[in-house]
Amino acid sequence: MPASAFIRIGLAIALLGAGTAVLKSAEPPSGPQPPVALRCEYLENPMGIDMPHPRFFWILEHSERGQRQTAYQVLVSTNPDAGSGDMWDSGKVSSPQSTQVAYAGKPLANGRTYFWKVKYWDKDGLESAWSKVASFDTGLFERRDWKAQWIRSRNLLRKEFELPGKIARARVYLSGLGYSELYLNGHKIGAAVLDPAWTTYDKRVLYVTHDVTRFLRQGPNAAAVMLGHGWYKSRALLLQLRVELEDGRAVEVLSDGSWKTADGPVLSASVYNGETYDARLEESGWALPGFDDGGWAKAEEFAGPAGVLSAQLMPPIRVMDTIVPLAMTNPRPGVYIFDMGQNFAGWARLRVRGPRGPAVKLRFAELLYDDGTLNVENLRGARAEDIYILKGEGEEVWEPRFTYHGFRYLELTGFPGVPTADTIRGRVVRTAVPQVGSFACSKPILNRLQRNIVWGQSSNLHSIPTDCCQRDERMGWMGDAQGTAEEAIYNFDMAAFYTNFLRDIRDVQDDKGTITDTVPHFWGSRPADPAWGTAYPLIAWYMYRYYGDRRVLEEHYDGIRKYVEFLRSKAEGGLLKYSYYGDWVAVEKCPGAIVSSFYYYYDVKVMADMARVLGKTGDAAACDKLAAEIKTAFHKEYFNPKTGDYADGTQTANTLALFLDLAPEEARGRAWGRLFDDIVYKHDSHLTTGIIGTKYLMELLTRSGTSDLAYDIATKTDYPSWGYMIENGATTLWELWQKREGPSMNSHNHPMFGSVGSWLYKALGGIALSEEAAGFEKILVHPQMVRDLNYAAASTRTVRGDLACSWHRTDKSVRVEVVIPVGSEAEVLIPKFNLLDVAIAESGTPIWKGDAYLPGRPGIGEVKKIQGGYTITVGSGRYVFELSGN
Ligand code: RAM
Repeated sequence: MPASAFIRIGLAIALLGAGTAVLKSAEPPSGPQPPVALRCEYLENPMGIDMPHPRFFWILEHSERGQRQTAYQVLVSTNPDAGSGDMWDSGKVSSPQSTQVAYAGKPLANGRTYFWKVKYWDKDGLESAWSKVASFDTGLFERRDWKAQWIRSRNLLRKEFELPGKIARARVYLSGLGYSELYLNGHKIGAAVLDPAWTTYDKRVLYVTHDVTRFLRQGPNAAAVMLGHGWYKSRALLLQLRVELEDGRAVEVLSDGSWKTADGPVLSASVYNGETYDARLEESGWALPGFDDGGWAKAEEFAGPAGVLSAQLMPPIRVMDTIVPLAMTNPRPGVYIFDMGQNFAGWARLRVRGPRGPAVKLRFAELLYDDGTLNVENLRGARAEDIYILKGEGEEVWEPRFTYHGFRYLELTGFPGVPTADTIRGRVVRTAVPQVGSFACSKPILNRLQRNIVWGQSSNLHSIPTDCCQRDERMGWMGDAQGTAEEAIYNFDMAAFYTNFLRDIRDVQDDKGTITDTVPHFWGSRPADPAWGTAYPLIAWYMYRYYGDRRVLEEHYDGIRKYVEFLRSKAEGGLLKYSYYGDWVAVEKCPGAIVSSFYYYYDVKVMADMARVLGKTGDAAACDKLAAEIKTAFHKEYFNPKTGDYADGTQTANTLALFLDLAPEEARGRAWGRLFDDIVYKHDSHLTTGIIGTKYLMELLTRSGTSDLAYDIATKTDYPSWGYMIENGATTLWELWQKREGPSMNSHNHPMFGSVGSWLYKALGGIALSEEAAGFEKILVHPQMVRDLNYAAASTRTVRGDLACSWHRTDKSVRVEVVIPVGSEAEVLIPKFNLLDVAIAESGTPIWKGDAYLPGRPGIGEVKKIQGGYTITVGSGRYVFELSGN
């Protein structure tokens, strides 16, 4: 759709998204409102920015429809009101850019707080008021800025220090590996748990930054740290505390050999096996000044992990929710089972009263046996067992620190007395990325599916995208990560998370360009299976497509190119055949070679697109040429002219050939027919695909005009289908389509089949990116009103603001309500079904009647009749379209 199609008409005022109650009680503000949702590097008031040119993002609000920014001004300052712009005054910049605006002021200093604000000019040149002030804190830019020493320790570390004056400002920078908790004068600092994020420690180590001004005081102070092994498998700390006093002096407290260390109450802690905590070993006051640590050992200085120190610029892992158990049963004497009603990642909080000494044991599992006891068979080697030894001092409330479990059921044994429902609370733990999407519709099984997807996805956001959260695995399997990325982007704000994960991927890349099946690399192979390695180009590309993030492409272009070069070195005759997993966990598995060749083509194509975005025309042309060669080779190798199938004619094989148009025009119809017949006639509208085929099949069906069939597949309740999992009690998604509960590979919380989530949003909810622009600047609202579905609503928060579509249809009418962010443009498609004498109104005013467009409604560009319905082009704002007829 050409941009010129968006002709803005009228200046009448409509209130964006606000309820009528607001309209009645107050005069609506008119014109451009101050920008909202100020972000720096995708985060609200981030701490520890360690790049010279951080980027700013803001969301525009305007009382009129069809509005956009034509200019902006950003001020960055050392003053809390950001008024002076002493660091950067961008001046009035003529530009529609409201995301990814890079800082271009004076060099930023280490460890400072900067304040910023922004205003904008709308399409008519009207100026908004200034936004609220936001801030960002810089971290330590260079290794030499770290004066602290890495120290090795037991579980506890402490250090006392004097502050000789009143405190004006204090910041702490620390990396406590594997995981750490920091206390200042007995206060736990920050709400993060399992911090910092897991990285390839000999390549990159993350540190966190906290504002600790209010936890310190003039006189004696104490810093105390608890460390757990985590994925680092050892304990180490690097900590630098900088305190600025009111009188202008500064005091630095650094980790070094003068810190004291002791074992503490955590007897053991492992991610898979759980934590054992002996409360009798707690030493009260150990985190406070004045504690006698005479019996403690000295910490040992050492070189520390080899990785570059880098700020953790993504939300940390946190306790996100607390779950009250649904039921408690007592299947055997002394054995209590709690049903949390939901499979999730986290742990339990225990509340207990009893004498000193008993060990209360908590075990976690996804399943129960028929007799109501815990079934831990599918956890394989993960013991998933927490033990708490009572100190016997009244009510004791405890939760572990350095482990997590994936579970729905919990077994409690060794409990002194009889537990009650209040003994246990579930604690939901995951990386705290905000949930930004919602989807609901008139088909209950799909609402259940959406719920399971969100629970499954969020259980597997643990600083990296994990495959599962319960057994002895929990790895950053890249196939799972790439398959679920679009779903995750619709449901959660993934920008900062994937920015970090792409660096994780870069960290495992070797000189030959190879990457690994899991990132960080623990399991699987190097080089990665091509369907797993594709996570590198594809997630980078999604970052660009969904968030408009060009810098990610710049940062990873060389790495991706090296990766694609590597693939090319392995290819023969235009085909890449090596494969380990192929279409993993398919019902009918296709040959791995066709999957690898598909991704070879995909990666080269995506690299061509990246090269075009970055203006590397030579590379783009070379990749286009290579892609054309692969395409020819692919068809030649895999097309069977006798049957019309690709490869063995599995759903996945034909889907892959069609999804990226690898099938030439003349073969397309036949392959499509074969695929359709296989689904409908051979499998009674069931899919037989694994994690690869599933990702593309649903979208292909919609693109081919058969959303009805995709819907049939999505709403099946017998094997194999999502509904089958749900009918069998799943509250997340299974790893396998099959129902298995034994000792085999069968996690009940694996996000990968949740890839269908992006189809729910795009197809049924009708909110999708247009091919024409990145970052939701152009939007396609094409809701698929299929079969018996008569209502759907989807929304997501884009980098440019809220995007939503909800629709409802009856025999005689179709109603579509859309919300488009300021600065974006959308094409809304409304089907007319069999209605005759169609009329369309927008918020009650006719815009189409007697087969003609009635112009005049603000924000509406044009209305066009197409086959089967109408397209309406709109600018920003909220619209309610109602199509009616006979
Ligand atoms: C399993 C993982 C994952 C998959 C790999 C190939 O062990 O759980 O889901 O990507 O195998």
